[in-house]
Amino acid sequence: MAIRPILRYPDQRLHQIAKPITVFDTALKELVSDMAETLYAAPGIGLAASQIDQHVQLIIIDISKAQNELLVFVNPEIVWTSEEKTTCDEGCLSVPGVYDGVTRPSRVKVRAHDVEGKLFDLEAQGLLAVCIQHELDHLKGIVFVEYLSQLKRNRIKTRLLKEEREQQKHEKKLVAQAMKRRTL
Ligand code: K1U
Ligand code: ZN
Repeated sequence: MAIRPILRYPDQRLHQIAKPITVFDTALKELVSDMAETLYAAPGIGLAASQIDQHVQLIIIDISKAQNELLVFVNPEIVWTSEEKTTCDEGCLSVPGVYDGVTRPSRVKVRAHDVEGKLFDLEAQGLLAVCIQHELDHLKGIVFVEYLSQLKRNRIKTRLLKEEREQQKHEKKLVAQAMKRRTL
């Protein structure tokens, strides 16, 4: 098991379209296991393979407090959505520090395969329905900030790019200090 780095918006790789999974093997189980470790460490309630730069149709969700109710969806498809819509504050591990309202269908039916390849249907409402729709968007290359205004999106992009530059500067400084210590 390993914690994988999570891509951060506005990384263009977050906009790649995920490909269907055709082989249900140990490599898939290992990927699910790495994703679960990454999700629980973050922590978050959902993760799409696209967020760890694996562009395949795989999402995992665990909305339980105890982090012991992992749901795995391979090649998920939303087959029904309710007419009724709800606005809910969403967050994203690829857009740290940003929470904002998104309006989506209140209930959905999803069809997917489990990690063994078995087909199942699930009807969801509340936070689970929101999370399923959010994660499926990731597989289509959509990040939730794309539902916000252009102004908000630009502010988020500018802030995250600034934070990334500062982080890189800080890492460079640490490397330079370590090198200096080695030469003393
Ligand atoms: O897709 C992601 O980046 C994960 C995202 C899922 C999500 C959250 C809220 C609404 C829709 C989709 C997150 O998990 S953000 C972090 C979060 O919500 C959380 C973190 C710690 C404890 C509980 C929730
Ligand atoms: Zn997300």
